[in-house]
Amino acid sequence: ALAAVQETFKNDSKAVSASIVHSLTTTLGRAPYNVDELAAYQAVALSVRDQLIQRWNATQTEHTQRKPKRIYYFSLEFLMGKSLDNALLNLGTKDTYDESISKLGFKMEDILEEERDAGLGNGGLGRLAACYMDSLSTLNIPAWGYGLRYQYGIFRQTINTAGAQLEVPDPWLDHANAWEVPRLDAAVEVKLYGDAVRYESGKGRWTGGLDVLAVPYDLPIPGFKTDNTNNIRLWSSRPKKSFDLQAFNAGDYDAAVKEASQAENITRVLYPNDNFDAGKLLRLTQQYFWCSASLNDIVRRFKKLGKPWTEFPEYNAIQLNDTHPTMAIVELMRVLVDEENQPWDLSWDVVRRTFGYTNHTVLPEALETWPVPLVGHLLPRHLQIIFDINLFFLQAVEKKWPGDRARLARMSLIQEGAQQQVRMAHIAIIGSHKVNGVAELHSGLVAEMFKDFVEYFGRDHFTNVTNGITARRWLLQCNPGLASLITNKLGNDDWVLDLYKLKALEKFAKDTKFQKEWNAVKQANKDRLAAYIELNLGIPINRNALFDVMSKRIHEYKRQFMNILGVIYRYLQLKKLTPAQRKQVVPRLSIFAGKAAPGYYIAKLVIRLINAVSKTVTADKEISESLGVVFLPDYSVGVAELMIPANDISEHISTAGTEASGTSNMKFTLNGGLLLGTADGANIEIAEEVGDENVFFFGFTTPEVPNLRRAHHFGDSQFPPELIETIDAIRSGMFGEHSVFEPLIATLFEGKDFYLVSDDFTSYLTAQKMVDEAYVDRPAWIEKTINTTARMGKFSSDRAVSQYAEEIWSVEAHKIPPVA
Ligand code: DL6
Repeated sequence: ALAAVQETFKNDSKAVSASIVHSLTTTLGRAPYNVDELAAYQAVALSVRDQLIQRWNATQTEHTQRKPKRIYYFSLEFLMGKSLDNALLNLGTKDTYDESISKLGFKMEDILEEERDAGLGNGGLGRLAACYMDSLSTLNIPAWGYGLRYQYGIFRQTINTAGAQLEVPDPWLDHANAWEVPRLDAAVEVKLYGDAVRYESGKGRWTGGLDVLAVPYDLPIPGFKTDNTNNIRLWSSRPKKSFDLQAFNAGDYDAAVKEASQAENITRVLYPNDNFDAGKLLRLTQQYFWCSASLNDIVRRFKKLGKPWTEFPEYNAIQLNDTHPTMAIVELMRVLVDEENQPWDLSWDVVRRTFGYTNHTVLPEALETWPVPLVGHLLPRHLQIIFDINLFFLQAVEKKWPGDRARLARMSLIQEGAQQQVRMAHIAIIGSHKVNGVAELHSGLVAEMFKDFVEYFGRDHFTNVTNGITARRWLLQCNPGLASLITNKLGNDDWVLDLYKLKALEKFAKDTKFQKEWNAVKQANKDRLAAYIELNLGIPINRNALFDVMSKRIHEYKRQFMNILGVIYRYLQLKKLTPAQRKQVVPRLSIFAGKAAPGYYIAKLVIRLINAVSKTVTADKEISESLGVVFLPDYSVGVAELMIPANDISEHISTAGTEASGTSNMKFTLNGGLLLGTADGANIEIAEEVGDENVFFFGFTTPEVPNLRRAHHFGDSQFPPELIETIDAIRSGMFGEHSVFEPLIATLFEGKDFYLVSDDFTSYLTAQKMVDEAYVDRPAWIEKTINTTARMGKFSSDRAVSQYAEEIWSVEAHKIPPVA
C-alpha cells in the first residue's frame, strides 16, 4: 500500500538509500565508482520524484472520479527556483534523506547546491505564481497551473570589468530535469496564421496556416503535510512535420528544416522584460500557443463529463495572471461558437463565468496592446471574434449612455490611431466575472484607471486580493535557523500552515534570552551571506555592519538609482569625519541585486553606477570599515534565499503609485528585517499590520504625484542641496569617467525627473538617519524585528489563495483520502 511505502520512506533511511542507489545504477546507469555530486543529486531527485508521482497519481485519479471544480492558473511565468529542498520539506522526509545521503558519503548541502534554478520567470509575477501553486496544493484545492516550458529561462547576468551587465543564455535543461514528466501521448495541435471566414450566423471557419504540436511536461507540486499533489503543465513547441523530405531532395537544406525551427522557436526563450510590453510577433505567438493548448486540454476533460456547456463554469475556473493569457477568452469563444456550435450569447455567458483576471501593473508601458494587422495575420479568426465582441459590447454601452462617443472610444477593445491596437486589458475586463488588483492601493488605482468599466459593470466587478508568499519556502526552507527557533519557542510548527500563529511571538519580543537567540540566528545568516560575497566577489565584508538589502528587477520606477545616490551621499559625509568620529557611526553594508532587461539602457547604467561606487568605496581603506557597497550578480530565487534571511533592513522605495504590490517586501520582513519604504503597494498594508513604529516610511504619497510631476514639467522644482552635492561628486570623476553616467543624470534634469527622485531624496536621507539611530539601541531594534515577524500572518499566500478560492473561483478544498 502506498501509505505504508510512504511511511517507510519517511522513517527508514535504508529504504531511501536503496531507492537512491536504484536510480543511480539503473536510470542514470552509473557504476558505483563513478558517482560525482551531480549524479548523486540526480539520483536523490529521481527518488524524491517517485514519491511525488505516486501522490500526484492518487490526486489526479481522485479528482477524475469525484469531479470537483478545478482552478486553472494561467501564467506565462512560473519562477520555481530549486525543487529538491522544497519537496523534501513538504513531504516531511528531509531528515531521512539527510541520513541516507551522508551514509552514501555525500553532504545534503552539496547535493542541494547541484540543482539548477528553474528560472522560468522575470520577477514578482512569476514567483507569485510559484507561491500560489504551493498554497493550492497545501490547501488541498484541485488546481492546475498552465505555462510554457522555455528552453532558455531568464538570462544569467554577469558583470564585466567595467561594471556593466552582460547577458548569457540559461540552458537550464542541459542536465536532464528530474522534476518534469513528459507526456508525449497528450500532445495537442495548435494552428497559426491561415485564413478565416465569418458566416452570417456569426460562426466562422479557420483554414490553412501552420500546425504545430504542443507537448506537455508535467511538474508535480507537493503540498505541505498533505498527500494532495497538484500539477503544473508546461507546453513545449514541436514541429508537426520535423523534416521536409521534398525540399531536402531538391537540395534546399534550409527549407527542409525551416518549418521545424519555426515551430521550435515558439518556446525557445522567455522574454526578459519585466513590466514592459515589447509587442513582438513571437511573444503573441507564445501567448496564443499556450492558451490554445491549455484550453484544448480543459475542454477535452470537460467533454468527458458529458455535461451541457452551460455547466462548464461549474467545473472550471480559469485565472488570468495578468493580461498575457487574455487570448484564452477569445479562443474559448472560438471553440464554443465555431467548433461546438454553441450560440454566441450562451458562449459569451459561459466565458464570463469562467474567467477571472488579475491585473499586476498600472504602468502604461506594461499594458499590453497588439497592432490589429499583427493579430489579423497570426490569428485571423480571433480578430473577427474580437471585433464581434467589441460590436456587441459597444452597442450595450451606447444603450446605457446614448450619444457618449468619447466614452465609446475610451471603452472600445480597439484603440484608434495611426495604427489600430487591440487593448488586451479591456478584453480581460469584459470577458471575466471579476477583476482584481494585488494590493489595496493598487486595486484602487486599477478601479480609477478603468472607471468607465466600474460604472458599466458596477464596483463589485472589481476587487482586491493582496498578494502573499509561501512560508514554506520563504521561512522554513530559506531560514532553517529562524524556523527552528520559532518552532521551539512556540512548541510546534503550526505556524507553517497558519502564519497568523506567529503572533504568539510578540510576548517574547522583550525577553532578553530570546532576543539573544534571535540575534544569533540573524548574525549566522549575515555571516553566511558575507562568506558568499567574499568568495564570489572578493570584497571583504564587515560582518558587524547593518545589512541594507535592495534586491529586485532594476527599474526606474523602483528607484535603485535613489538608493545608490543615498550611498554616495553617505560616503561623502563619512569622508568629512575624523577617524574617531567615523568610529561612532553605525557601519553600513549596502547590498544590491537584480537584473535589467537587456534593452533597458537606463537600468543598465544604474547597475554600472552601483558597481563603480562599489569599486571606489572598496578601494578606500579609510572608509571600508564604515561602509561597504556590493552588487551581487545573477539574482535568482537561489540567491534570494541567501540574501533575505540576512537583511537588517530592506528597501522598497518605488515612486508612490507605481509598484502594484511587491512581494519581496513580505519575504524580507518575515525574516526578521525592518522595512524602509514609500507608501506604495503592499508596503502600506505591511505597515498597518506590523505597526508604524516598526517601519521607516518616507516620501510623497500617490495623490501628490501628479502635482509634483507638473512642477517638474514647468521647471518649478528645486533640487535639494544634498542631491546636488551627490551629483557633483559623480561629475567630479570620483566613480570613474562621469560621461558614462550623464544619460542617467539626465533623467533627473532633461527627463524632468519622472520618478521624483529629487522630491523624495531629502526625506529618504532622513529615514536612513532614523534607521542608523534605531539600530544603536540593540534590544529595541531586536524587539522591533521580532514584532515584525510576529505580525506577518496576513501575507501568507495561503490567505491570498483562500480569498481567491472563496471570492472569485468558488472552488473548495478536496482532500484526497489517505492512500491505502
Ligand atoms: O503581483 C506580483 C507582482 C507585484 O508584486 C509587482 O509589484 C508588480 O510589479 C508585478 N507586475 C508585473 C507586471 N508584469 N507585466 N506585464 O510583473 O507583479
